Amino acid sequence: MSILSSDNLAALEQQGIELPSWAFGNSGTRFKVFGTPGTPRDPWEKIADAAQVNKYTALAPAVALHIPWDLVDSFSDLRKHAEDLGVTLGTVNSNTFQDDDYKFGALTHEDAAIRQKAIDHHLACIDVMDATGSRDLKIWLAEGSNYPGQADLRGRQDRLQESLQQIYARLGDDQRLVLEYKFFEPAFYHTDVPDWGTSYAQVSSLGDKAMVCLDTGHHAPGTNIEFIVMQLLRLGKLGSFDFNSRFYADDDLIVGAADPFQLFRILFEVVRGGGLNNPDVAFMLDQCHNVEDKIPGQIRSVLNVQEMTARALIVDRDALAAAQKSGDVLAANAVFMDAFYTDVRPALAEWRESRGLAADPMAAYAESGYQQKIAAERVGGVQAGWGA
Ligand code: PSV
Ligand code: MN
Ligand code: MN
Repeated sequence: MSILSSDNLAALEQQGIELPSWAFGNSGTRFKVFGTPGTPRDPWEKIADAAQVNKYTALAPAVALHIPWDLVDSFSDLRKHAEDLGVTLGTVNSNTFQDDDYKFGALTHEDAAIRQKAIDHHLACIDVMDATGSRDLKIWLAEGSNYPGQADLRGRQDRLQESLQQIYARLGDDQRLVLEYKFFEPAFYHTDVPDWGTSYAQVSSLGDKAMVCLDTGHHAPGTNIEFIVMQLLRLGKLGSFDFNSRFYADDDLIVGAADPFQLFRILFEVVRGGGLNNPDVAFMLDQCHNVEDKIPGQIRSVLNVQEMTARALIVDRDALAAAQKSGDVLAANAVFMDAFYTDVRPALAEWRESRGLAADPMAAYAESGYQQKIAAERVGGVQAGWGA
């Protein structure tokens, strides 16, 4: 008998993880961007590559876009292209971090004309969402200051709220805004949306269609991220995840690579808090593959999320609750660790085969010849937008 119950398998069957279009482009650090043979030359090819990840895993049904990195003449054609390849277009990410006008802020800027330019960019992103059928507008702001006294911290919060209100007012009935936080970088003294509390305060005063986005890489070392996940789910304000791994800063490495136990703990709170398969909680990756091939990098990523979700699902919650109630610290910890140490990979491989998928998606992709084909066909792949 499988260690995964039929209820567990039914929950896993529903799992869908959005892939970032930018994961398929070349990226790097400020020191060097290494090109990878076969890198997509445009958004059409990025989506074709993302569809490969879904083909081998059935885990990645949507692709998130970043505007203007993914600007095309016709977003309805891009949507059709995606749908023809068996995926949909997901979250639309705005970008107010690569324009000289935004040196001292965008939605928080002192100058009303620059604020309006940034607001208009977000309204244009909502136009894109109308064409792509995307539900979520994801806003991450690179705004802040480097020196104490440089900026009026409070005035910036007020302006941020006013700007967000104008963006929020343009959302359709079925559309949402998710506000991502990050504790530092590119500003180093203060960031205007540094933490979940600020994001929560800003979105709560907007309304029900505004939620918090939690990027796992955007916390100080030692932060108890699963506690934040629990709290946001408890408050009904966790809109989405940007999954990735960090060792030092905002490393954007493969989710679950740096700390699989942390990913397990996060996913346990997701399962515990009703966030798994809850349509209000979008699972996304926000990663870059600087030195590894991008498609297998994304396959590895979604499999890591699936594996840790399966482990989180098999926690004996009744035994855990009993041990917690009776104050049996070590028994409670043992129940938790038993699930974490359970190797679910053979059971998942078996289940995959029963669904007509390859037992080992990494091997199946490697054997497919797709990587060699794109390396031969594509010359001059584009950069993801980062690391210039
Ligand atoms: C910022 O560090 C961030 O996490 C935001 O989500 C951006 O849109 C994304 O990275 C780009 O990779
Ligand atoms: Mn992010
Ligand atoms: Mn980031």
